[in-house]
Amino acid sequence: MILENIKYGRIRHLTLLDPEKNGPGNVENVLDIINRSGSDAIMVGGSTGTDQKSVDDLIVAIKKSTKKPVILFPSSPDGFSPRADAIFYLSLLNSNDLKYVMGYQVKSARLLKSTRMEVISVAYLVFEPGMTVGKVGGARLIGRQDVSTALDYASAAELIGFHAIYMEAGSGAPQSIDPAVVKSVCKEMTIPVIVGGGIRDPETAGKMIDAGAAAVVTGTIAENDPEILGKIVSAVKA
Ligand code: 1GP
Repeated sequence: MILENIKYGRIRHLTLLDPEKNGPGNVENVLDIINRSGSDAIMVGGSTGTDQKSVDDLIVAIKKSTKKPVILFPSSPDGFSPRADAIFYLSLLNSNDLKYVMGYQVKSARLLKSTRMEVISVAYLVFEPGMTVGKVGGARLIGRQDVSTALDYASAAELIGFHAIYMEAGSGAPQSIDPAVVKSVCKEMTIPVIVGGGIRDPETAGKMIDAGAAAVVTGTIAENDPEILGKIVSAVKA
């Protein structure tokens, strides 16, 4: 069970691959980097331009080169593929747009129930600067150091019954969420907290785990700086 593996520290680092940027033919190199880095799982998804064919094709390529679990990270029901091992069934709690809070969930629920896929309900919280997901998702961004609002949302997520929380600054963010905010939230939560967006050095990644995060997500770094990816993975597992 992937959720159990996240909860008990067996999945500590996840790599996000965007099907828009990683098609068959150009993803093999990145997959080799991910394999060598020791990253525990691969998330597949992107904020824009995802369709089922590109998601399917990417997962086929991933499965050819690694046994790491593949978790869907969809921005809409178009990001679904039955080839994945699990799905982060996301609800963007701080969105102004109801389709990201509950609309897409309602649209995809019966399909998901008919698959054998592990469905992990995730309260998705987008922090400043939010980047593309903040804009596309219509997010009322949570301030980078706004402990109080972060705790409001995280507490609601726990009470509603989400399996996990994903706190993120947006892919390519110049700065990650403040580890102090992660610490304040994790201290109060009984469900795993995953952190991502703008994490591109081992120190920051390690601080997120020290702050109580169950797992850290990186995306862009696998394409831009393969050397660092291995060091980030080592830091989160130290
Ligand atoms: C997005 O957190 C991920 O959900 C990845 O962010 O590309 O900045 O690593 P980066």
